[in-house]
Amino acid sequence: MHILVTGAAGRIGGYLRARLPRPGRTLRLLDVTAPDDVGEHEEAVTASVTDLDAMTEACTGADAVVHLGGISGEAPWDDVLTTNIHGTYVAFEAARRAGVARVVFASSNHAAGFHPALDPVPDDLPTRPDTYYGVSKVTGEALGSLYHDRYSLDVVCLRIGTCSDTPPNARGLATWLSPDDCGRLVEAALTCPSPGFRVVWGVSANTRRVWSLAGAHEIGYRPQDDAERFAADVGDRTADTDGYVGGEFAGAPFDAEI
Ligand code: 15L
Repeated sequence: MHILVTGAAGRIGGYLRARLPRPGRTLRLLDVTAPDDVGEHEEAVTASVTDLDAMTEACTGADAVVHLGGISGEAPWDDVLTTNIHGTYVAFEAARRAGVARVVFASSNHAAGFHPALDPVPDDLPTRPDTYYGVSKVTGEALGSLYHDRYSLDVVCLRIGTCSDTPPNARGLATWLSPDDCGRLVEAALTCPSPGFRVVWGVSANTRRVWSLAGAHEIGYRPQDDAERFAADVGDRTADTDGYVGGEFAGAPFDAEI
């Protein structure tokens, strides 16, 4: 089995390289920079997610695509448009052209970040982006829906929370997705039978979690980690934007030029 991972040089790409290997599985790592080390069950492709020919070639022979590639936070509109919105169209279109059956799309909580973080936040929370970045994730989910309905691709969109080694702040005690749980979630999205089109939250089993895990549970995700063990390190600091799903992303513009 071959899995194409776009954005493989990024943080989540690194987490997955350490956690997705299985006997008989090859990870095809695509990014704009070549990795220093390529493991025995890895292949490297140096290309941009915006290059349809290169992406179609990279998809050829793959059984699934994990599309992580793109800008991972707020950025000027033109950059978001090119790398995230066009790049995600290219990922779906390349998968279709190459006959790849399944795409796992790294969406984000910021696709719905301007909703109040009420308890509980359901799986079917409508989109409500908090940034241009969030708009790109809404667009990616919409493309996934289209490619499922029109071309029968299986598409699992993961509205990922705060995926980092440890929760960086008080909000992260609710929104953290541990590296190991990230591996478990992507593994479930890759291997669950016939998911159709789905959008699920990507979060660990955090004591302070308010986002539903029912949808992710349906595809077989069983989180093992809880951010609560970091509570003493993080402290009780909360920001006034912590009342939004997207936290600080729902606050003032990050940069006057954006
Ligand atoms: C995201 O989507 C970002 O990629 C990441 O950098 C974090 O900001 C995360 O969301 C979050 O909401 O904590």
